[in-house]
Amino acid sequence: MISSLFGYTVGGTAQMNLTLYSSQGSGNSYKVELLLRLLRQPYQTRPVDLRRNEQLGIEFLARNRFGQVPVLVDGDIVLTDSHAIMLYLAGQYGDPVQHDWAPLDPLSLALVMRWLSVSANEIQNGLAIPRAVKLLNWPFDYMQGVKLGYRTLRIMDDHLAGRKWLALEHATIADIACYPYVFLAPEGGVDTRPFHNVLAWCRRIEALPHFWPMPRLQGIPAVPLVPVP
Ligand SMILES: N[C@@H](CCC(=O)N[C@@H](CS)C(=O)NCC(=O)O)C(=O)O
Repeated sequence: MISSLFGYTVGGTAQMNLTLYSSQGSGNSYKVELLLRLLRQPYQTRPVDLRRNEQLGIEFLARNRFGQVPVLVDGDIVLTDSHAIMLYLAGQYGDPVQHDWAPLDPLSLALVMRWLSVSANEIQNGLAIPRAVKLLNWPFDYMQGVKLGYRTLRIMDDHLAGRKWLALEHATIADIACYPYVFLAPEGGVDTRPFHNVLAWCRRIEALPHFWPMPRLQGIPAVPLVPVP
């Protein structure tokens, strides 16, 4: 079932070749969807219900053996991992003259990759995992995650002092990759309020042309914030 369509009419026909397997509430799905919106790229989504473990079903595992969303299908191409997908989308569908979301010169690429790694490691383990423990009862050490989350926010806040974007002089996929689990952190009990540079950076992302806010999960329990160490 196609859950939603987000297409633009070009010359009378909707262009819709991209399919994103995603889950509501998943920051890794959202970051890809946000980039698609920023690129003004038509796509359709197919929902994968993580609460019902649909990601572990035979049909889904055939697309991603890791059993994780997001998965992007573009014709015969099947891509997994949000960061790999973002690199592909920026290169394949971006207009570098208008906005280069993933510059390919070696230094720029290295600086962007540096923050994609932070997104996949420190942010995933320090901010996404505590949230998943609280929202989905994932069996991970909550306080170990929160400790890493606060350490990561402190580093990001220092890094963002006097600079607007994480990697380069303009917004890149590094910013889009790191953003979701930072702004969602309070849902996992991580208090972002003392990290003023990080919050200002979030507001800059939210002010980007064609920014699209994440559809939020409704009725989730309020999680007490762990005091900042
Ligand atoms: N490195 C992957 C991580 C993806 C990931 O952790 N996806 C979560 C949802 S946000 C998932 O599908 N989890 C299901 C599971 O692990 O069973 C990426 O960036 O796409």
